[in-house]
Amino acid sequence: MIGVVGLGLSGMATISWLKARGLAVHAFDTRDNPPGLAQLPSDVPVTLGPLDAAKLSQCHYLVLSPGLAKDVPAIQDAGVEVLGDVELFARSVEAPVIAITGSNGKSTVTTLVGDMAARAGIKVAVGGNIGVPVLALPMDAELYVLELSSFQLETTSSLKAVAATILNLSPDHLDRYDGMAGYARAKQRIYEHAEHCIYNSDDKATRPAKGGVSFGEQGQYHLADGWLSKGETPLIRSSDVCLLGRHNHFNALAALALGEAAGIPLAAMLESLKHFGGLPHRCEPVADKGGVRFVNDSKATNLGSTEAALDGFADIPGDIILLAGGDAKGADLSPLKARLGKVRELICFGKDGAAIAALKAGCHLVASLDEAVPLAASLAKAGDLVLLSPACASLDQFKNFEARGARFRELVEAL
Ligand code: LK2
Repeated sequence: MIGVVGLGLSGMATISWLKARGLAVHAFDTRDNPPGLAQLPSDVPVTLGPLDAAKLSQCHYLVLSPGLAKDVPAIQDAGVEVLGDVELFARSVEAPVIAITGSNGKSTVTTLVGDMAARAGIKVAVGGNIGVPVLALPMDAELYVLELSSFQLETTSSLKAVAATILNLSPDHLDRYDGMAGYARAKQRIYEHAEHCIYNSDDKATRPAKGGVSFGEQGQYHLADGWLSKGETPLIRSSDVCLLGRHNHFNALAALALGEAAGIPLAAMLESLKHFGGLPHRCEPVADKGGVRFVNDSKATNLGSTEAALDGFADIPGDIILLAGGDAKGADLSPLKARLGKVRELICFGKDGAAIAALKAGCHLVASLDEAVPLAASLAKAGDLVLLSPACASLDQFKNFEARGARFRELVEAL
């Protein structure tokens, strides 16, 4: 019997995958009413509530949700092997895998590389920490492009990526790691058996133990005189890249490096860069109301992400009204203070809203996004930009950042 712990999206996909292989499964969740419960096949026994080591120890191994830490006592005490859905995938996949992690930009790069491969006529499957869990991806793909979180990497040991990258490392998830070292160690696992390691020349913590191909200011793939270039060879004009912002041009360079390492033809990759405009909830324009622009950057779930958004809007003519707050996950958000130059009004909400509010005199502390949006609209003047870029996870008040972004859009449309 195999234990599947955590009935989120990946847990449910894991159960179907194991059952399809004729294996007996026992489901566990710490919650009394987890979201997947209604869809659980009736022949799968389930144990809800606090995890019990004795019960877990009856399983041959445990497939752990990325939402649960490996070192919770009941799991440690069970004394059985613990792995993740990505590990099961890695042990069975035959087609090449491109693996992408980092604190920010990983969904953008993953989607971009997937688009590059599709344009080249490669039968590609994209998933992992975005969209579709790895074990729900089609089995017959010629190439897999996976976004992997540090939590997924912690429970993965057999992945042999044809190309792997850590895009960047900035503080995140400090509620689950003792410090940056533990977080970085989890991310570094992505390089373990990789054929080509792609790292950020401007971020030491992304370097593999040896070798590798770099992108960044000092990278082999770099920006030079208005071009994205590889070494001495210009590849595409920056102005022809659909994604906006310097940080996104580094994301584009990383995608080119990954794609080249995996053998995606250059012409298709360049075509993709001309067309791929970015993801929903990622600095996404929502509306223009009387000259006030509303931008949804709900995907900014950490400090580095909000800093990148503020840098990206540094040159707008008007001011920024920033909506921030939620669960800071133990992060020190005070470095944000130095980036608030263009922020005329700061509106904070959620669990750690008060801590962010302390960074600016005269800022506004409200209970929820529902209050923040009308207040922002009342404070805005033509030319201003109302930016939801929370620097926090949404899980204190929303199902996820997508739900938070969708709510923002509804509130803006209702103005
Ligand atoms: O930390 S997570 O990888 N993702 C959040 C973050 O980056 O902060 C997303 C925040 C947001 O606003 O959307 C993460 C947190 C909780 C999770 C998880 C991943 C819970 C989960 C699966 C994955 O399932 C819960 C089942 C546990 C019994």
